[in-house]
Amino acid sequence: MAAHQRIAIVSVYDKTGLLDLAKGLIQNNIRILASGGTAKLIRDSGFPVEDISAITKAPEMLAGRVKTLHPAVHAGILARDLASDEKDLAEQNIDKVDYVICNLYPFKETVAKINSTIAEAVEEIDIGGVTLIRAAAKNHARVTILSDPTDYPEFLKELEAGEVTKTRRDLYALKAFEHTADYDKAIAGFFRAKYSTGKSYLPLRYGANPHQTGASAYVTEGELPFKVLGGAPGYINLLDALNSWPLVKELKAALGKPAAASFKHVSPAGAAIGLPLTAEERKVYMVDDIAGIETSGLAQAYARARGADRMSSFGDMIALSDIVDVPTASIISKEVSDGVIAPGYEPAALEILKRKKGGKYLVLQMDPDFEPKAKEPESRTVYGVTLTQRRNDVDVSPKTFSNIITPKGSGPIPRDAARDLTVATIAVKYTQSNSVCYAVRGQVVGLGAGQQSRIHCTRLAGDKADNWWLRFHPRVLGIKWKKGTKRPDKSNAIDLLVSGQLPKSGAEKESFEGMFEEVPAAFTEEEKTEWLSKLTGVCVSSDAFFPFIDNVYRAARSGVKYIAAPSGSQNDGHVFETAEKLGITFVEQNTRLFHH
Ligand code: 93A
Repeated sequence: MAAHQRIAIVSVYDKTGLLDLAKGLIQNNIRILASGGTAKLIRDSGFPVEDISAITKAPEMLAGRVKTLHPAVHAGILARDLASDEKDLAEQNIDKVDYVICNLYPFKETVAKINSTIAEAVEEIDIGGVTLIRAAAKNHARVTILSDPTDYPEFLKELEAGEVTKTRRDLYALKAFEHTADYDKAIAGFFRAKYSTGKSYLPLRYGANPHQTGASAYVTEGELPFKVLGGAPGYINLLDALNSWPLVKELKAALGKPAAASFKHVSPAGAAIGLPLTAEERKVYMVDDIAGIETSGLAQAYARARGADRMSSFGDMIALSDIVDVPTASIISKEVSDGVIAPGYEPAALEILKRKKGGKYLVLQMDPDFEPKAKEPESRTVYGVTLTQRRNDVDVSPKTFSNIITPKGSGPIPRDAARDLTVATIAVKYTQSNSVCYAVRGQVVGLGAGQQSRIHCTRLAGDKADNWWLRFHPRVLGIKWKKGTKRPDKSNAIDLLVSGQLPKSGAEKESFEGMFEEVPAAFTEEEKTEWLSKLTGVCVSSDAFFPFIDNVYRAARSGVKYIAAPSGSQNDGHVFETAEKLGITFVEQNTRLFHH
């Protein structure tokens, strides 16, 4: 029997390097079969080439829509070195194909052109080429697939030396699979934007900054789990919404009460569950005029979330665990805020929110039953590189805090402490790392986010907790504002007062003092220390272990009585001892919770 003459099928849109390739194939006594335009170029250059029709016995049809789609081609590519496959081929008089060289119609380039139409895009959907590439890549145990012209020289070198090595064939196959996957992704992306805007696809105003155009959000299966009821989201709005929503959902599931979060730049400024508010809390949180707040757990939760750190919450993205009622919408209507995500809205509440920001207030309705697919990794591309990981789906609940390290042999921690550790820990789970959170009364009172040093987090969060507490000082509660002073100005003035940053002179002092009927006196160190000594029962959660005892000392200064953190530091022993010395219960929370 005559030796099999090796066969190459060549069908390329991008004809770069084609003639050198043809020359090399001929020199190695390989028979070339090519589709219309490819065959013509090779033939015109004087190299021997046959049309695909030499084996299909069928002409190219439908203006090129059917060129290579034929059993004579695909059985030749897909056949293995098995007797049964050989028999099938022999019966149909089909020869095995050894090499496939193919690249696809320029779909991406065509749809990138301004004003490209669906009809133009459709014509650029390559069928036969994808089938050639996929078939050859599937059978790469025997067949070599070249889908990238830059691989031709290396391929010819190996051919010259004898045969394409398995290692190369494997890599070419991988490249081919990537090529078709990327191609299909571009096609699906194009039609998603054309046919599914508002369903599975949402164009965003812009990315992180206005010059970062072309921002979008999409899912590849089903529909987006939220609907836009008002406004138009930007990229950071959605980052906030999709981090704050699971936070409140998990808080509610863990503690059985309505929950709220106030997000800024993808970290919570506050988060809380709905617990009744004292008269002082209503005043400090600026909700003493909200009708119905006594009976709305959701409004109480948002008052607490927004009240934790009013400066940071300015212009927040809000997440609410329950259907939004009028008292909650009324608080939001008074605050400067960018948007809200919730599972639903009472009609009157929606009316209030839709009037905000001249009708541009972002209102998202989340499907409360939506769960991201557990097994699907999360991925993102950074500087051209795709990173993937399993979603952080660890459950946090009061039960998480049962492993008490110090004091040794002590019984379970009180329910309120387990509740507040749950609040603090779920908050750090959705805070940019490093993060340390102080919580008390079912709410975050100080959160240090995104600091490279843990002690800086602990200090930042502790200072915020101190400021929160100082806002309850009778001097602050008794401030007499000049009529017409706006809420953000009040928040700012209080922040200057409690943080000891009062302006000393000039226009700044004048504008500060101009807000009061009676200018409040600055706090002395003694006054501060005295007032802070009344703060107690505070809980702290850290997203990773404390490397040094300084964190424990700092926490103790802000009334902290419970700390939950992972262990694992070389200094664990010291950290635990220090906590014990300071009367702090140290609970092991054994999951690191970095978040980025
Ligand atoms: O329209 S197609 O999907 N139908 C086919 O049967 C087919 N076979 C190969 N396009 C097809 N091709 C593509 O034609 C190849 O992927 C390649 O991009 C192009 C090469 O065409 P020509 O050789 O006529 O320049």
